[in-house]
Amino acid sequence: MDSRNIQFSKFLSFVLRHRPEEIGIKLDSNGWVSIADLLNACAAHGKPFSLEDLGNVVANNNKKRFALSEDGQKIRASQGHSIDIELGYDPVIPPELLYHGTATRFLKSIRREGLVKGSRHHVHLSADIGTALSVGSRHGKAVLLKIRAGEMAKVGFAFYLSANGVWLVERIPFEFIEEFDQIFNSTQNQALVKFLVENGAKQ
Ligand code: HQG
Repeated sequence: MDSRNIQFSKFLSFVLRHRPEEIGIKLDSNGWVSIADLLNACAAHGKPFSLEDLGNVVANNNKKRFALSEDGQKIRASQGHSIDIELGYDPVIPPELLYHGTATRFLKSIRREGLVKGSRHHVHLSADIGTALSVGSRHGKAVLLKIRAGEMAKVGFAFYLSANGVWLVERIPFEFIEEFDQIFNSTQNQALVKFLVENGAKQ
């Protein structure tokens, strides 16, 4: 995506996940909004984007953050919301291991209370290490956490898989978390983190 489309994508994430009222739109209870209404509202708030721009962002966004309705008339963000909507995903059995990237400065508190969802609807996990490290590096010095998701599912935690492949769960008690200390301690792994972050999924 070129820089204009990246800018549009970030703006869409902002209004479709967090602040629709910023441009005077309302999402339905499942997070959808009419594309026509969205583009009109963007234009009215100094962000004139065309239908083609929107198609580009939906198709080429690096994490496929946005989904279109079956009739192609509506759009929503596939995950990451802080506003009160119901995505309606069915529970899915997760793989045995999933990953969460965070920052070293959060570890003390994570060791105390596990992973909590904060302002979002869920704790977000990925099936691959690169994405997790890329996410973690947004918050500071990245650290990788390995989550024993299979065990969690066996004791009753519900996992969901968003339309764009992000694993979601309400919370993760620390007993199911393992830290990969070596990822950020050795020079070699610093280089790996740098490589993964530079080449990983990043908006
Ligand atoms: C941390 C991106 C202290 C947590 C990604 C994270 C993701 C704690 C931060 C999506 C904690 C929250 C979400 C505790 C969790 N004490 N810190 N007990 N429990 N944390 O941005 O996971 O690119 O809300 O580790 O792909 O970083 O936007 O969550 O560091 O799917 O499409 O609190 O955002 O998607 O930060 O990222 P966030 P996240 P997009």
